[in-house]
Amino acid sequence: MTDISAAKDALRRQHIETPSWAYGNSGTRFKVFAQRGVPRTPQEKIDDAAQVHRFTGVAPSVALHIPWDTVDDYGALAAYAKERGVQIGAINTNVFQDDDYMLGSVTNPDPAIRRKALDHLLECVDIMDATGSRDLKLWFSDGTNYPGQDDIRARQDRMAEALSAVYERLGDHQRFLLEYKLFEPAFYTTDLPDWGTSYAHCLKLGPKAQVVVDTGHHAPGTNIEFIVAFLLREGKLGGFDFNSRFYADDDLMVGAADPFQLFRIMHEVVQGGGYDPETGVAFMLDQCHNIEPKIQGQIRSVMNVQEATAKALLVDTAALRAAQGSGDVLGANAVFMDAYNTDVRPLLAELREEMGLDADPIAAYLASGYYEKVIEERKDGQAAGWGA
Ligand code: LRH
Ligand code: MN
Ligand code: MN
Repeated sequence: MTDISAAKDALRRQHIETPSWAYGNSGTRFKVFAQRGVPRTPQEKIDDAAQVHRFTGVAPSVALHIPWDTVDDYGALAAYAKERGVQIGAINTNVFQDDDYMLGSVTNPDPAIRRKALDHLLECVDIMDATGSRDLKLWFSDGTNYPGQDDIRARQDRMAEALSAVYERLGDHQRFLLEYKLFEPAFYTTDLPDWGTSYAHCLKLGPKAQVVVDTGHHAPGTNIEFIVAFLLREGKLGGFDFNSRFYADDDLMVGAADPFQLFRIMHEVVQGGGYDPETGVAFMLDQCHNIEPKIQGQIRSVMNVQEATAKALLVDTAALRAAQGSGDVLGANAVFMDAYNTDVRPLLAELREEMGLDADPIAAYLASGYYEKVIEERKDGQAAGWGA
């Protein structure tokens, strides 16, 4: 038997972080379709993120991406967020959008460019000091396109040197989350292509270096929940960049392409203790809404994570363990599938009402008139975002 009220308590304290860049315009390399009402400033992105929290109750923080969210005073931006009922979460670094980084950032063969990239990473730690953020998210587009282009091992040395410098700069309550990605924009080698490479760098550095799993960054068919289970067991799972994909790094809404995979991931998180707040696993979204409305897309994504979490919390662990222990293959699988096949929407609707929220966040958001209001208010411009 599963304890429904314990599951509800766990769901009540869920914390899903939304990304500032999901609220701005985005697209593919073929076209960015500008939408009406998109934020023009980091403050307006925070306003939009606050709406997602207002209607879901479980999205109390927003990640920044620097320099997309550059402001003069980050302490003031954190205060602004607080006034709107949210806080600033992870600081995402950006060493992939400058001409200087054509041959890499921290692994570039040119020491002056490596220095410039490292200075940006260190500046982002200064920003964390001002915003009170715990997490620095590091993703490097570094890699090569052609065999022989650069020395693979030398690039690993340069990566290790930069990561070590960032690690040394972190404060007591700060950490970095090291992201990996199979390919893109580099097409031959990528300097951090998989969880094992990230893990090895993090392991050398210490407890403030953790791996972040972006669910869109693997080869098709990769068993992501295995990676999650392994990293959790090693105390090295720093968090997630959630999104979903059909082909490569599609950045579609989490749970849209493969809700069963999301459930399997959340099952490993719950079973491995990663849902307990003290483990510090960060549940972040990293998505773009190229053709769908953005705030509504974020609300839907948060709800998708919530639904997968609810199902994972409903797994009858005692029955599962008993079946596993007795070698009952199909019995164990049936317990697992029973949880997945449970319709958790009534449970979540009830929980929202208990939290003083509307049972249907999307309907409530649409009825609020916020979208029409910002379309009117933000007629005269668009925020910097992807490709800015
Ligand atoms: C890279 C990535 C990384 C970036 C974000 C915008 O593909 O997942 O997390 O910071 O996209
Ligand atoms: Mn990511
Ligand atoms: Mn990505």
